[in-house]
Amino acid sequence: MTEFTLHAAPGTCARVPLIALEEAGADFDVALVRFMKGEHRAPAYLALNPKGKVPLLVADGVPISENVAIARFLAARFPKAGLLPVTEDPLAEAQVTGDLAFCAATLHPLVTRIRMPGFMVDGDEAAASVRARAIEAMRPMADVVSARLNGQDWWYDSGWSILDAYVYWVWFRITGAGFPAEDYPTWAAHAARMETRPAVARALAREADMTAQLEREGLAFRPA
Ligand SMILES: N[C@@H](CCC(=O)N[C@@H](CS)C(=O)NCC(=O)O)C(=O)O
Repeated sequence: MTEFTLHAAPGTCARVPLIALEEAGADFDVALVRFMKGEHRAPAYLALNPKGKVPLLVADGVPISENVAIARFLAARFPKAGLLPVTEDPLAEAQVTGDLAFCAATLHPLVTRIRMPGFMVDGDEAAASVRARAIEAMRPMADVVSARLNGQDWWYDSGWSILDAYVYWVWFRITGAGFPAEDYPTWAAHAARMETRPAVARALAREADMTAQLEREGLAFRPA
C-alpha cells in the first residue's frame, strides 16, 4: 500500500500537490474525482473532505485538505526535496506562509472568476462582466508575480519550490480564458521553464491519463 493518495481532478489546483509529490519522488496513488458525476459531493468523499473540493491528500490514513496545508505537510515530510525554503526565522517563515496564502486566497478566487464566471452569476451577460472585472483585478496581481520572477528562474532565488507549481497552475488556468497573456512575458517564460522539469512532465502525464479516463466515461468537464 502506498503512503499517500491524492484525490484530484485534471486541470484543477490539485496540480500543485501533484507536482510536489512528483518532485519529492513520493510513492503515491491518484484517486480521480469525477466532478460531472458529483463524486466530490458523495457521502464517502465528504466524509474525508466535508468541503467537497480537491485536492485532498490522504497521508498515512489521515486526510489533509487545503493546498497551503498540503504544501506545508509535504515540505516537512520530504525535507531533502526542498519543496519550500527551510528556515527557523519566524519572519522568513511568515513570508513563505504569506506567499502560499497569496496563491490560495488572492490568486485562486480570481482564477475561478476568470475561468468559470458562470459559477458566480446567472446569465451570459453577467458572467462576461464577472470575467472582465476579474481580469482587471488579476492584472496588478500578475504585475506582482512578474516582478517577483523578473531576473530569477524561480519564485525564491534559492531554487525551485511549490510556489513555482502554484503560480504555474494559476497561469495555466487564466491563459486561454481571456486573460491578456501577451502582456506578461516573464510569467509566460516561467511557465515554459516549469514544463522542462521532468517531475512536471510526469504530473502532466498523470493528468492526461485522468482526462482520458473521463473522456472514455463521457464525464470530461469543459468550462465555458
Ligand atoms: N482553498 C482550497 C480550494 C480548493 C478548490 O477550490 N478546488 C476546486 C478545484 S480548483 C474544487 O474542488 N472545486 C469543486 C467545487 O467547488 O465544486 C485549496 O486551496 O485547496
